[in-house]
Amino acid sequence: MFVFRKIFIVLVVAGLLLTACGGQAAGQPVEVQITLTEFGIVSSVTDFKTGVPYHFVVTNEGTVEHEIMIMPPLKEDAMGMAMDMGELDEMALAMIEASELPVGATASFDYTFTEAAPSGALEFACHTPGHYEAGMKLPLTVK
Ligand SMILES: [Cu+2]
Repeated sequence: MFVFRKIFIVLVVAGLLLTACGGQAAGQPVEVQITLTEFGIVSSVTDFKTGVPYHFVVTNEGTVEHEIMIMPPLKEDAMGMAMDMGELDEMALAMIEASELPVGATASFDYTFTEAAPSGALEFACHTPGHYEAGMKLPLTVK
């Protein structure tokens, strides 16, 4: 009887440990699925929180190369100024370049927002020439 009781306790302790590990432990990134097409961006999450590590998994389901950036929306005048790709890259908080997202490819990046961003302050965007203008953008918020 004593032996059975001991085994029971061991099982209970093991169960508690497994539960603790299976939970959303601190530092465990939240996975976000993003799909790129002509010409659109779909994300499983668009409302983010500061301080939470996110793991973005981006799949190009289109028929041409795409890229993904997290950055402020481009205003008409900024677009008119014809910013080059280098300037856009500098504005981006995070990105995956088009060379890493050929047709059918999946690539990922990790990003943790450090500042809140109200509606209209940030978006996902593809700045492969012509794609942004064709609608490859998706607003996001950070609280
Ligand atoms: Cu694109």
